[in-house]
Amino acid sequence: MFSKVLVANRGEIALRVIRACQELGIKTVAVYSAADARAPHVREADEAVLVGPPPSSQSYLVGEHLIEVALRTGVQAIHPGYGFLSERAWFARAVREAGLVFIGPPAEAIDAMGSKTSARQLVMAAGVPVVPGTTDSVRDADEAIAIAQSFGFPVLLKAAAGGGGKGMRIVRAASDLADALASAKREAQNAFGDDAVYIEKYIEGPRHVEIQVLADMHGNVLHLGERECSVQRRHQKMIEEAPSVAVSPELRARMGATAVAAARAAGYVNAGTCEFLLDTNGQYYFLEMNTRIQVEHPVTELVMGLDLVQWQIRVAAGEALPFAQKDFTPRGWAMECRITSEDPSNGFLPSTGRIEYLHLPTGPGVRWDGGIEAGSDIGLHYDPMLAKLIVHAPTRALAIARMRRALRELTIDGIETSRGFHLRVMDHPEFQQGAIHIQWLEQNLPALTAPVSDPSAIRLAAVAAALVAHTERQAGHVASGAHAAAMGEASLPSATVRGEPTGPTWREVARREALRSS
Ligand code: MV4
Repeated sequence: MFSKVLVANRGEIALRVIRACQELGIKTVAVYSAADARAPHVREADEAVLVGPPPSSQSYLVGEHLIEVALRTGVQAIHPGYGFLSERAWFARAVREAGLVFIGPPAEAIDAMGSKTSARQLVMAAGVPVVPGTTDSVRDADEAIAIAQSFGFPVLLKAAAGGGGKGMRIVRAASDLADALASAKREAQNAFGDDAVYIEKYIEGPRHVEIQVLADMHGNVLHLGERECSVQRRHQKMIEEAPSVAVSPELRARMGATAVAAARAAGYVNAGTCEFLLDTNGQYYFLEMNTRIQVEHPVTELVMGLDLVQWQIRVAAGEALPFAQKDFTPRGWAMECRITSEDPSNGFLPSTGRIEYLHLPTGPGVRWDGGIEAGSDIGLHYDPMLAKLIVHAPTRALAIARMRRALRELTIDGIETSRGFHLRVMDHPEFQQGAIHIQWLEQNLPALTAPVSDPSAIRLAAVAAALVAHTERQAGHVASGAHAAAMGEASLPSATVRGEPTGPTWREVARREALRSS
């Protein structure tokens, strides 16, 4: 086993990897940009190395420099987390060539799944169902029209080098194809430096269901069931759960076997995920394979009862998986809300500022995977995801009730967050019935993001705001800074024990009421 690992990431996933290492008795080296000097991942690691200025292009993305730091600090392996360098085959290759272990799949497997057209060809040859369409890119509009007419409109134009929805165009009639093809090619060229575009049949109103795969170097490839990720906006997932209401044990076994076949075809080792569309008839189609640990991995951990990040590290060190496929049946229900620094009532505009106050939910079945603390400065250099709130309960209804309870316990002061939006999703009857699909959130945005209109809620928020203003003004009138802080933080009169103030302060109660009513 490794004795020291470099964590080539930041925020919640860097902390998540550090925690896994600590439990395995592995020392950690954090890297950080100038913007992250006081970040929790820097403090929690055994060592930390400044690698550049705030822009990730000059810090977290400079692979050669990170490898140099790894060699200098004497680690045996690098964990890339997600995003940043996690799916760059050149980085995985460079780590290997430096005599270090990349905690992820082989560079060849990243390459094989990187191009969408070559991934389609690879998995089709292994018998994996893909959406009807071409495997090669189309030459011109005439060819595209002929192909589209062979399986019927609507069709979807996709960038061969793509992923994440860039260069995609839905085309509903032959007369629109030429223009759509030209603009898809232009977007693909700009985004990927490659204008190759191919055609698929467009699947209407499907779910996004993905299968977690775990493979070792000894030929063991297992699947850990599905995650339902349909609640997304502009290809950014907001809520994920495991299992999926749409997946029976029989379908899970079939989709799982399909994901294992795709992973085997790519020579896959480590943790990975096969993404599928699941249509309204229960037909599923392979979309792509994500060759990294994913943001939403905790929901699988909770229902399957294992630590995926620890197993990533173990298999990268050469350990054999001690499990059999029959060991994996989902237990209960897990749900994750991505808490972002975005303002849902303002088009999810990124919100910046300092986190002035943070109160985290606790209690039965609640997990917080975060990268923030009171005092954290939230800027625009990195992804707006601050943390993930994850719950586990016996049933889906109880998981929703638990998430609702935990979201209400959560207080984040100083910036706008997605908290209130998540509460509204939890209260939505269609979400409660599990009647979700990939367009559900975007079709329900007005109801889920409208500013509060309940007059009593507005009145309550106004009273709470006045109370905050009052206690702060009182505090400001006191000469001594320390005394001012004490006044601002005065406890409720009822909340004293033997004359000592305890429990929530007026400011806390007021802020919490203002948040709750919104
Ligand atoms: C599709 C599709 C419908 N039909 N392909 C979006 C990004 C890329 N990974 C593939 N995507 C889609 N491919 C066919 N033939 C709908 C989507 C899609 C989507 C897929 C998964 C999760 C969210 C999505 C949101 C919009 C569209």
